[in-house]
Amino acid sequence: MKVTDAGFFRSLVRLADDGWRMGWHERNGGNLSFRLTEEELRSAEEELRPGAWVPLGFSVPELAGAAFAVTGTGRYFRDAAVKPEDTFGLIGLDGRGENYRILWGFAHGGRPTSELPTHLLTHAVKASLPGEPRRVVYHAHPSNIIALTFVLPLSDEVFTRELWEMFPECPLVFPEGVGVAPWMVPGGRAIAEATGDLMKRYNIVVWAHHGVFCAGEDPDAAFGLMHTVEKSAEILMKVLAVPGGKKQTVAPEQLRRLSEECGVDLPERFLRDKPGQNP
Ligand code: 2HA
Ligand code: ZN
Repeated sequence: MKVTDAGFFRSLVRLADDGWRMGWHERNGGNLSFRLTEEELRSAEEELRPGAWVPLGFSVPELAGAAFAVTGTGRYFRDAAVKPEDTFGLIGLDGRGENYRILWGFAHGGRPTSELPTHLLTHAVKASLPGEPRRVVYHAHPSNIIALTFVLPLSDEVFTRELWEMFPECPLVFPEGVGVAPWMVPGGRAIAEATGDLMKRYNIVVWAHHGVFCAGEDPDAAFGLMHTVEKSAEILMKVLAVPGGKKQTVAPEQLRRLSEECGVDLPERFLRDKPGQNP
């Protein structure tokens, strides 16, 4: 089967195109990766042309032999639906998780995203967790959540609670909360490690003054996470822009009731009274 006809690939292209239409991917902003099953890789076999091994510069033994679809560095999400073989490539890791090689795509001399370290460290973390594997890692630059990182304290507790209050879907869609990383140089090992650490606990990590990383079971779930957190941030930015801000809000007790009646576990550390903050 042609890679571009495979179901997993079509859903990645749709996610990239949807993200572009949402306004989250100016120029070459954002990146995306997806871990293929062995079966998915086999279905694309006839088109694979393995290139030379390239050192990752770090090792992810948990991902030895794994294959990924990833967006290319400098490539535009705007082009994903028009020339997917330019925007995307398939890569495979070696048996030690120290080198990768291009298997398909990245036409016209492309290579994987500059944020490959964060993508792979996040995949390594998610692969070690129980439950349905989160095979999609998605990075975007949505305006409202970025704006919030200039006005809220950069803490997991504050971001989670404020975003949860905006509409009940939020605690239901990301009950584990939201992690926040301080501003760091993009593309590096340090930001990858900080993000990987937060991904042990969260599926959404906000990068202060930059954007968001999220991890979903499939492309639709990843898009849904990004969409939900950005919509919540948009409502909060509107509320904060009104003189006087909030006049009332959802109380911890109401979130506890939601947790009980909808059967989701909302950690108590996000449900504390807010001293000196009214509401
Ligand atoms: O791909 O978004 O963080 C460009 C970026 C880097
Ligand atoms: Zn970015």
